[in-house]
Amino acid sequence: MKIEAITLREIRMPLVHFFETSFGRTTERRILLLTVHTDGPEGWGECVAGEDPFYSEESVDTAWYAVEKYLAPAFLGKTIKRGTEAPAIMARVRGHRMAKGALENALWDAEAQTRQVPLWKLLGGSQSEIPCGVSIGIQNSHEQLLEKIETELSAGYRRIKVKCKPGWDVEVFGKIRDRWAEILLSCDANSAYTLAQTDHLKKFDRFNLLMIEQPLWHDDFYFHAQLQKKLKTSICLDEAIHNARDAQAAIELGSCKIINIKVGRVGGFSEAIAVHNVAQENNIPVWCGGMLETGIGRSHNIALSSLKNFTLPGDVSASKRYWKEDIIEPAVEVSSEGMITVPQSVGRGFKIKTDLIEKLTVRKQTLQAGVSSAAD
Ligand code: OSB
Ligand code: MG
Repeated sequence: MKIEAITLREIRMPLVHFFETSFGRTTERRILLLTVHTDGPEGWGECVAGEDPFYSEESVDTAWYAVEKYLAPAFLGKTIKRGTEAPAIMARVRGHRMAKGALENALWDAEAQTRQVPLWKLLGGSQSEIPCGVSIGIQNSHEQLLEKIETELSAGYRRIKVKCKPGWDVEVFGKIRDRWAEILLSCDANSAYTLAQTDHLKKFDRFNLLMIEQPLWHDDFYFHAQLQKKLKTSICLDEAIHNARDAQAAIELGSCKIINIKVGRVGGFSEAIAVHNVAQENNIPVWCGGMLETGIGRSHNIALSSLKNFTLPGDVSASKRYWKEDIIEPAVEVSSEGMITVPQSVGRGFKIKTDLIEKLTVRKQTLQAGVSSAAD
């Protein structure tokens, strides 16, 4: 595949319902999409960086900068055969994993079309359907949260994850368990606690949670190991795992018993597969996290989730939970059994709605080999 041009674009999309975590509330998404124009098909990638550097150091603006100034120029005019070649080409740039991931995944997206195979097959997947859970943000009231859980359970979702923080935790879990004693329930703190709150975190053990996700600092797995020794509830790491080496270290230290894999957080499909494999070799189950993606990122998450060790329900759910109209067709749907069918068609398995994307675009720039660029 000869890389002839790369288009960066920012789209804006309001969420159907606000999403609140321990670090803040999002009502409208700003999303960076990348298109890799090859001498054959076009590959699409979605950058999962947020509007602000609150989940990780990256944001839409830092990702745009990294792609425009360093990452895209490293590919323009080059010919590559496979998406797996991408990490080495970008290795000189440190960090900026979400920016790198968007570009690498766009290349895999193009490669699958070039080879006329489904993307999931190219990634080494084997599962034909994937179990789905939902991540439910902090709400305005306990009643509103219980109503949301009710809706998602009746839609068929197999695991409910609730965001938590000091003041929105044990009382909330108690109310959920009073109503649904048996459901698969987990919580995600997004680093809202410290080790000094260990006694408080031990109270979580009463609620038979499947896991507590990233309770301590975003960049830590040493102190998570100390905490895990004191908790019955399994710790799952999200923010702290940036690559397969982190996963290996966290597993050896005993920092977690479960790992959440987000392809953008680890810098692209190659590293996501490597994290998956390290976990599998160590009997650590993984699941696919979500970052309020549009259908492009979502379709890539579905393909990744078809790998064998994705055994727990992920945060990959139906398009309509996020968007009035998604930018792919068909929209991602979840069956009444809480499953997504992995598409059998070539590539990502979903068509891009280019007209809609054009309408949603607020900023766009195409970089070409040997041509200095100008923003539209
Ligand atoms: O920690 O998993 C997280 C969304 C934005 C940032 C961080 C997280 C999340 C989610 C949303 O939990 C999952 C989804 O896409 O539904
Ligand atoms: Mg998380």
